Amino acid sequence: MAKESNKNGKPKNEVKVVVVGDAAVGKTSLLSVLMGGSVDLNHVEQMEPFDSIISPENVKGIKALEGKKLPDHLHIRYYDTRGRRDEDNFRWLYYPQTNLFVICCSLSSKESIENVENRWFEVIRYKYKMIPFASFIVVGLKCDDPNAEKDARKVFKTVTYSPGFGGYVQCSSLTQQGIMELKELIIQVGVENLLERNKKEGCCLMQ
Ligand SMILES: Nc1nc2c(ncn2[C@@H]2O[C@H](COP(=O)(O)OP(=O)(O)OP(=O)(O)O)[C@@H](O)[C@H]2O)c(=O)[nH]1
Ligand SMILES: [Mg+2]
Repeated sequence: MAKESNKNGKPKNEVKVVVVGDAAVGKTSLLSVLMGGSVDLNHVEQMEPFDSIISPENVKGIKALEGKKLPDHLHIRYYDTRGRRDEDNFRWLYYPQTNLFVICCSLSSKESIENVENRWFEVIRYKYKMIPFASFIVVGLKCDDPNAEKDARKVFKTVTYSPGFGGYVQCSSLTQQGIMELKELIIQVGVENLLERNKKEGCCLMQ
């Protein structure tokens, strides 16, 4: 079946979401939960890319998307990455054509919160120049931890003024607190970016 793609060959109905952040902040666990699974309290292996369908039900109630003409068979393709430093030279291979970067930190790790700005945002915006073409959101994970930082946002203040910043959510994959809010934000910011990029990048038919 012929499907529409942009001039770089990316399907026009696919929101590409790449999840990044320091090692062990809970990225893979979050993706398991977004897929409908649960958290494995032992270390989790990197997940293969997977698709999540965006149904009309999912979009209902998202004000920013009301009245917008959406492509048929709209879906999100999620990409998990590993945060270890020795992966720094390979991780960027996931970045081209990304619509939304989900920059994660653990609210129980001060270093990972500081690294939202110092490590992840720096690399994505300035080294690989993905922003402003891609949007990004920041996610504070493990908010169930009794020692969780309450006001992480003040630590990474600068990113919130950057073009492409779509919002900040705190959540716990373990208790599922904040997961619905996060899902909605991913759909909203990801789809908005896709629509804008489709408009700018034009399209062609792929067999
Ligand atoms: N308390 C708590 N622990 C969590 C939560 N999510 C994940 N964890 C634990 O945190 C550890 C690391 O989780 P992962 O999902 O493997 O972390 P990651 O960010 O994918 O790590 P890398 O792939 O190494 O970059 C695991 O032991 C998880 O069980 C959460 O919401 N709350
Ligand atoms: Mg992982």
